[in-house]
Amino acid sequence: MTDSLLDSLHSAVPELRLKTDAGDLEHYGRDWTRRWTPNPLAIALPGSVEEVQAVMRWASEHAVKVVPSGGRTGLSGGAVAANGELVLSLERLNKPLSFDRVDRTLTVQAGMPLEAVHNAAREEGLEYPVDFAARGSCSIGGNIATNAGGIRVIRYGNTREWIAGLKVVTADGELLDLNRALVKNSSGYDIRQLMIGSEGTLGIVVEATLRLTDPPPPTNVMLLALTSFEALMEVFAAFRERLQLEAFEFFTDIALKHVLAHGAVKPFDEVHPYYVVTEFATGDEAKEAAAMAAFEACMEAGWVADGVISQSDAQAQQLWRLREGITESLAPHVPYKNDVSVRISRMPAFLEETQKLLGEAYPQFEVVWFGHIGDGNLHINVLKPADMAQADFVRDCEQVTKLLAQALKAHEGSISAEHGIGLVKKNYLDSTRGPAEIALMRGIRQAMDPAGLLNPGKLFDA
Ligand code: 2HG
Ligand code: ZN
Repeated sequence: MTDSLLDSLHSAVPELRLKTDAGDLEHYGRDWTRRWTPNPLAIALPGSVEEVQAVMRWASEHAVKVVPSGGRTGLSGGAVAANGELVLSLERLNKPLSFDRVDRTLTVQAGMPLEAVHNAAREEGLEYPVDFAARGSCSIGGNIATNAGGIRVIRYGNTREWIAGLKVVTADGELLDLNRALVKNSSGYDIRQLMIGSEGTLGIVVEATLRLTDPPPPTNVMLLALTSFEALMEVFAAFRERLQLEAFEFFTDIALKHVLAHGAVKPFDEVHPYYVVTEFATGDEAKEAAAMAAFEACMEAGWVADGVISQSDAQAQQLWRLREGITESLAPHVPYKNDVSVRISRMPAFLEETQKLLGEAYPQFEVVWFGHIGDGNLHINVLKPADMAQADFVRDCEQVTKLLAQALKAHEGSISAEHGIGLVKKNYLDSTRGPAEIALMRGIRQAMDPAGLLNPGKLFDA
């Protein structure tokens, strides 16, 4: 069956590069979640948009399910192929295509890594401002598929804000040219925006035209040691009032312990329960004075016990590593990840409730809190004890996620702030979206991919 299918694919798209070795099937069949056993049919690596279209025409004809694949750094199982799907990797479509100085746009192929996008923008003296730790290996197409957020959302917003146009291959192999980088376009439904965050279930993004912006101002990075969890939102308010924040991120002593064990440099002699790393615009005396005033106000109020401000780019990077290195340092512990958000104004009440809830629910596990506090987005990672079976661990964690989902519903939050629903969170979609909205989402999927070929089982079943 497999051989005859692949023979027919080969006849339909003769130049298509295909991989079928066991090692490749495993490598391309999974993302950073390690919960599913990869089991793809094969890996297709098209070298052109026309080949992507031809593969989808073939998939439609033969009812073959397809998992679009970027850098596979996703944390929700969105790029997992565990049920004999064809993985369609955009890896070879990884080039910048054009830059327009008047429009201030950069058009790139979907498989281009985020860091390469940053560099291409900087070569033109401009900035693509969405940024996060996986920048070296994630792809812009994957960022679009999850509406990725990251560490600069507080200043620049999510990926959605920066997509001026998209080229998308549909389930039956048509090519859509969406919005064509228009700033104003009041001509009906904006399918470009619908594609952003659709997790590969509505179409395959093959090209993106990205909006660029001015280079960021000179900045300073400050690391703060906080005395209590309650201080967190107070410190945020004190800094936001006085400074133009580029980032405001938090993590706990347990997160710090893991990053230090992974080679980061210890920032303070003493251990403190909570930390904030913040980056803000500087460059003149008034801004420097404002930063000192924010720091001193927090010290005086008893919210901050210690602090360090970067004196060089190298030190800024060292401080950032304490936050950006967390995910990698936790990976060996196969964490169960929560990626939740509430409105910023709801954060204090939600934090208090969640801390109590998880403290009671998880006495037996190590729980690591960190995240984009300035966006109302928390990452709560539960670490698997080495001697516990993965299935038992996930089952225990799911019980707690049910409670977390209830709390989120009460606080009108989201079960997935920026990682996507994928396979991991689909049972909780209804904590964030109402029944009528989910029915509409299903209807849209049905209209755009009636045979359910694209990324099946992600977001919702069928
Ligand atoms: C981050 O903010 C990423 O570092 C990963 O979104 C979060 O590992 C996580 O849970
Ligand atoms: Zn994050």
